[in-house]
Amino acid sequence: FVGKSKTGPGRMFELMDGFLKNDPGSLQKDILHHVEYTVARSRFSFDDFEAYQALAHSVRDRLIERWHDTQQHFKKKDPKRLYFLSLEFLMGRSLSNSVINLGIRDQCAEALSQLGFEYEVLAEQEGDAALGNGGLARLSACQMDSLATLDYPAWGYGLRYQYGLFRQIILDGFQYEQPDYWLNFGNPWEIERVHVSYPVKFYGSVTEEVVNGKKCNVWTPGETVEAVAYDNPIPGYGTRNTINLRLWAAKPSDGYDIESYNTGDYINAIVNRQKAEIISNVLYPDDRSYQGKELRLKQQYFFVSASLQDIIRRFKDVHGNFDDFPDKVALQLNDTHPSISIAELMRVLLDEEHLGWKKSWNIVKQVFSFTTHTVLPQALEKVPVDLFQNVLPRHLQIIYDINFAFMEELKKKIGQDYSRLSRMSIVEEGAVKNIRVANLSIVCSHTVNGVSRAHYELLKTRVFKDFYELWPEKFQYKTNGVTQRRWIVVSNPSLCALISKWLGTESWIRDIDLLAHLREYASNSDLQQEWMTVKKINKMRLAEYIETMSGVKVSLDAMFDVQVKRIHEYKRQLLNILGVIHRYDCIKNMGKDERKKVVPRVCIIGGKAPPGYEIAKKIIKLCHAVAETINNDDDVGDLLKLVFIPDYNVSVAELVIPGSDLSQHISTAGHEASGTGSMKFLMNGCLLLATADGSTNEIIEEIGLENMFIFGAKINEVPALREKDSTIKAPLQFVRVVRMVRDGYFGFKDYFKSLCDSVENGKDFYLLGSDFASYLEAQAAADRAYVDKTKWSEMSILCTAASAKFSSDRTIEDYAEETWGVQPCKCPF
Ligand code: RUG
Repeated sequence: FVGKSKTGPGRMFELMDGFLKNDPGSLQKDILHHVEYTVARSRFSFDDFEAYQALAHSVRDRLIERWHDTQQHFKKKDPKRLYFLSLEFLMGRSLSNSVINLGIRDQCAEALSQLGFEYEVLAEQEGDAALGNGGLARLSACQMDSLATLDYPAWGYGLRYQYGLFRQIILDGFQYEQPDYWLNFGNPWEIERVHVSYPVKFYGSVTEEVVNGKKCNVWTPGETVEAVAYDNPIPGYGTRNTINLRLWAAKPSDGYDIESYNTGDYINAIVNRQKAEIISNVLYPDDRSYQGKELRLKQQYFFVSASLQDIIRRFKDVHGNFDDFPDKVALQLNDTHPSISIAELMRVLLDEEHLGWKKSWNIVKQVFSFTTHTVLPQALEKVPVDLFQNVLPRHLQIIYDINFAFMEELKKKIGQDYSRLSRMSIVEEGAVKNIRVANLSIVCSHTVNGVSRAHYELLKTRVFKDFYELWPEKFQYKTNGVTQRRWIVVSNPSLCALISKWLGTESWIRDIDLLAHLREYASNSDLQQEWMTVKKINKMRLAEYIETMSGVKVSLDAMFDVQVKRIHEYKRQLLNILGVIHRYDCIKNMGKDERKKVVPRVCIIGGKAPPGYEIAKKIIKLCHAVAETINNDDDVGDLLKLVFIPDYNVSVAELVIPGSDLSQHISTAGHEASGTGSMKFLMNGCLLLATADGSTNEIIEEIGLENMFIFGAKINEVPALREKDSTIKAPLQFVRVVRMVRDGYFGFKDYFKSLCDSVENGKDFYLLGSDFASYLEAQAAADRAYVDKTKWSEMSILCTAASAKFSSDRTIEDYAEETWGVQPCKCPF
């Protein structure tokens, strides 16, 4: 627009003095401006938190400029857009990621230093946006980063929970949960859009009426709640493209309880307002089983209804009818949580747009793609029909109609195989009738994706076998990936600089395949030395953190062996702790000379247990009890330490992962759909000790068995082992360590009884006993490798080089091409 006219946009642009500038001087001015006018503190006196807020607002201004340009560009080009629907996003901190992606980190640091502030200190002021539980939620965040970086015309949609994932407090070794008041100090990274709001309706009844001479089902809802948009700009790296993550908050609708106000019943009116807001209040702190089914269903419908209204409004701004809808809209269902959007789109097309069943169905089946993240059939979501009938009566009718048509089509193909028909039906018959949400998603999506090759195989042969046999062409997989921007550039700046130096370019930050060239230098002693110096710096950071959090002083010469993830029986943190007890027991029984050969270890465990998961909470307590004994045993000293890192979240991960030497991904084979933590460790040159589960199988192909420590039963061996479990004799070492826990060696004898029972006497469902011997062998192999420093550094470099395949950039490109059919739409600079 510059210089084009003295009125309209040209004039406005002139008045704005062009785009914001990114030199340290301009940034300083902006920071001071925000201190004075946004944070409303005196420019002569403001503290670190206020400086952070002012910095955040200065960065946000720059994001908004790019965001506007990107949206304008998308509007002009009208490409097919991807809409990524997810109930969970674990974004972590925004400042560090934004300044890297905007390319202004050093300028910000300089601007602040002249004002007497340190960038790193201010970055620590930001709390995590923890709107998700674990892997699935962090994957969504990584994928948003890749979508923006690769210039895809994408939008994310989700819920703006008032309280994020709970804070984990450890008292006397027990986990307690506290609400995460993440919005208490404001959130500079979001933009409230009071004018972008939609009514979302629930309950009520459906009647058959004749409208314009046609029989129609008319839904008269009983409750309306308003969905208000909060936009979170997501900047791409090395591009102007900045996409939007739109999160919905529930607010009472204007007419929500006018009756109570009118009759002076203010208390009831306020209570009812709160009832509306409750929909976006809490994130369910468990990604597998859901309490509060009604609220959960309302959350799901609330966010998809608002999102679809928004998407359809945007489409209709440009298009006169729905013929082009499938060419312009791709709707990605991130797990089954948003799948009610299928019935909602059908309802809108049928009841509001009056397109008729055939046309509406034709559109619906072309736009949805579904990714499942689970392996366990029992983890697949089901919603009781009664509940559905009450909350969403019209949607239930539509689902029944879809199911009827599906069953008829199926009968034509497979005949009267009632057992198979009943397995595949969307409606589960039984004492309690349920809607099988996964079946609905498969029937109505054009593509079903798994999240690793092993997961895909399990989907085909076990979880969705019937569906695969019916529609093999629907099934695909996209192995998960993580973003190198967050997991190397932001979290490990020293490693980032070293990689760029040896590759002679920073281009790998966008073009991850270049990282593989590190292989060529893996045996170079100069690189190895520099590499291990970087590792030492990161270990120092981590050691300081450990000392602050737990009071335990750890030796930097020890191998830092880390397992950080949600606490679940199938992830087998208990196997790890029993392994630590075994190590302790061995050291205690060694003579002086033997002890000299022991490789010192710092075993680090971190993760949150779902609040209602008793066994997971006991595992946390056991970890603390064992740590208490070991860490206070002078006889063992630096040879072994065990620490639990409390309140594990994205920003803690940014500190822990770069400082690790070895990391454990030891789920019972066949239980982890993919796993993404392993990929972050791999990127940071950390060696993996793992079972051949989920995506680890593909990691093995990239790096080779000789550079990893793989152990345990294979996926195909697990079912037979389970059959035999009661007759298998667990190795003596296993029996001994469990006995130590049982006998109260670490105290809390009665409390740990059920934990011990869960792995003994034929009840060892997760096969800790049968994998124990090979686990110890893998641990011993890791010890031997660690002693050879040259070999270890070479393996560490090879890990980073092998991580190229596990970038979310690759995952997103595959999705774009094979599933969504969307093309990049780059905003000109
Ligand atoms: O447990 C899975 C992980 O294996 C996977 O890596 C991650 C991302 O695909 O999703 C996790 N997950 C699964 N989180 N919630 C679910 C429930 O379906």
